[in-house]
Amino acid sequence: MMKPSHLILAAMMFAGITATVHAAECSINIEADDALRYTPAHIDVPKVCTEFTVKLTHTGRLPKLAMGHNWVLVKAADMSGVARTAMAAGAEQDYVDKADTRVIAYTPVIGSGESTSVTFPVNRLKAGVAYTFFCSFAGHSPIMQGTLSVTP
Ligand code: CU1
Repeated sequence: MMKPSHLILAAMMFAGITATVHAAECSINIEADDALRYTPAHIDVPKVCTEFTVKLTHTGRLPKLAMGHNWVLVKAADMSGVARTAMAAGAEQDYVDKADTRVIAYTPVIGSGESTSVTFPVNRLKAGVAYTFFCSFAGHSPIMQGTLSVTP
């Protein structure tokens, strides 16, 4: 026979394991700052998620016109091409060409203290493919980048 205290411990462990199995994180909070950094700069998207949400918060002090940030997801191989069409689209279009089908997901441009988010279907992503997210605001894309991959 197990002592009652052991039973409680066993129950707690079981609950912990169950919670781990069901707690596939299908969202992430990302910070963007005045130094053109995303934190974190890598995202793992669990394959078991139907949808994935990225919440972007601008933690810097500078306003949108001077230091706007967005979050644009593409295949790594498409990045330079998409950065070009984004620049051509300009500020009025949040630096995203809506007709560019290489764009998988994107948020609007935000400034200091603002937040935004985007939710996209995970079936648009494939395991084993390298994805890049970047800020398409004027001049930011060469520096302000991160990586994303699908995990089993
Ligand atoms: Cu930016």
